[in-house]
Amino acid sequence: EGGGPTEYTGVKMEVVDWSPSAKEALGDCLTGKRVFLVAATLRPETMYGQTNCFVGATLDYGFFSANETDVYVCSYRAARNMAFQDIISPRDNPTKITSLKGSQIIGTKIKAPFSINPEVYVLPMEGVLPSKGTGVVTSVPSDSPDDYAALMDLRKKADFYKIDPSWAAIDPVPVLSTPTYGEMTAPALIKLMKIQSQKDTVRLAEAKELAYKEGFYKGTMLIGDFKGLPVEEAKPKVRDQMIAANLAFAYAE
Ligand code: A2H
Repeated sequence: EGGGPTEYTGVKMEVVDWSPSAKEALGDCLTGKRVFLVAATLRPETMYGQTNCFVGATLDYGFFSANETDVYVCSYRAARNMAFQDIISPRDNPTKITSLKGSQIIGTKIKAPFSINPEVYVLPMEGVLPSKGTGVVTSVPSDSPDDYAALMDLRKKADFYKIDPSWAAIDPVPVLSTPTYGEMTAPALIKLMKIQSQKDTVRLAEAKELAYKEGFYKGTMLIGDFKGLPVEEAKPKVRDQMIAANLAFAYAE
């Protein structure tokens, strides 16, 4: 990236049902609160196609008081940035209620804003970096090669990843069409480049670059209020709608 901050969209994914392990660890410390996993994305216009959400199994996630009623789950680093950006208060030091490991959050059911699948599950991904975004990644396997590769790994090796196969059962959803790869850019690239798993990081980086260039600059929306518009034009419009609906906020780092 050249200079300047990265402008993410923080997507608020409200918890519907905690995993048994999270439930046990949390006890009643969140009674009366609404709790949101916050995912940082650069592609808000793809949120119609969310099929799940990813966390890093070994990473730490803090529970931060955003205001009187709401709690945000993300890395401490992100919470501090959010406090400086007046997204959560107080400004100087975010209030951490508790924390969990990603592994304890896996299997939690959450709301996926704007997705045609309104409720999705939290799953593990190996490449989630603690140093980027919030440490929570919303998964759009139609258009993100990383997301598609991770989802396919989980389906192939549910036991190894200690997940219930039903959590990974939602199929990729066509969100935008591109001249070169059609309606499923990420799966097409994964096949074309013979990428076998999320461990194939070198080729995945290449696929990510190709998917981004093709989808963002040449894509046309297939779904939502901006169906038929170029992706580049739809992006700020979808983002504004999500923010107006209080389902997202601007987050920079
Ligand atoms: B994007 P950049 Cl459809 N670790 O959102 C690893 N990856 C992370 C992350 C973390 N801690 N935090 C965010 N990300 C992902 C959607 C999407 C994304 C699509 C296509 C491409 C794409 C759905 N996942 O990103 O290094 C998030 O995935 C490729 C550029 O700041 C976020 O946007 O450029 C993107 O990486 C931010 O990566």
